[in-house]
Amino acid sequence: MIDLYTWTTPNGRKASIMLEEIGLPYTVHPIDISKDEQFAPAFLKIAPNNRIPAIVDNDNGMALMESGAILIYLADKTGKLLAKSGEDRYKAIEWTMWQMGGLGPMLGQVHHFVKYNPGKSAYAEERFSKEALRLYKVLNTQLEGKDFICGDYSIADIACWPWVSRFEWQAVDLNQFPNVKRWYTTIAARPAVQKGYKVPKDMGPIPMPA
Ligand SMILES: N[C@@H](CCC(=O)N[C@@H](CS)C(=O)NCC(=O)O)C(=O)O
Repeated sequence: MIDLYTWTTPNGRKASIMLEEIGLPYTVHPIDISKDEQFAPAFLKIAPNNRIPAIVDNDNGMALMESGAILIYLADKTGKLLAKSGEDRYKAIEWTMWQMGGLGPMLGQVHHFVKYNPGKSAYAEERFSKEALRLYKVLNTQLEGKDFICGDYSIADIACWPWVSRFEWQAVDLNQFPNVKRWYTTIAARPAVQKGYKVPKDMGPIPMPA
């Protein structure tokens, strides 16, 4: 049994979608980051960086933070959504790291400056919006001729998808990125994604592009 500490954000949804996809039983512990619950001493023992998501695997007592590490761990634990060895494994990890180091942090800055603080810094809005479009273009190119980022559905898709699901916050028109739009809508229809998206609570349906 896994304990999942999470909230209604892209990083949190990576973990809940993964748990739904692999079918491991889990208990949800909502950590409301708008109420600073991520700074509670009990949560800090599990996630020393005071950010969600985090898990505890009660089979071995291990606590883990950082969504990329959580995805790799759960994939290895179950033998699902990540090849055990070889090029397929490292390509899926490569694109998961691309999300962790690029797509997520850059889109996070777009959310901060463009959605929540418009007008505070024209420079930051322009810089991060431009970078967001560059990253969408990279993803669109990677998806050319492929159903999923690395061919087969993998942790790389689960890492990237929840960030793309905020395309409206980013003022990104998915019609400019047809491969991303196809990939996004295909994944949105998966029952595990529909379910994981609503953890720890239902915030409404998955946004769909026009
Ligand atoms: N690199 C971390 C980032 C986690 C992260 O930034 N989580 C956000 C929610 S998406 C959070 O907990 N924010 C709380 C805060 O900023 O205090 C991961 O991928 O797990």
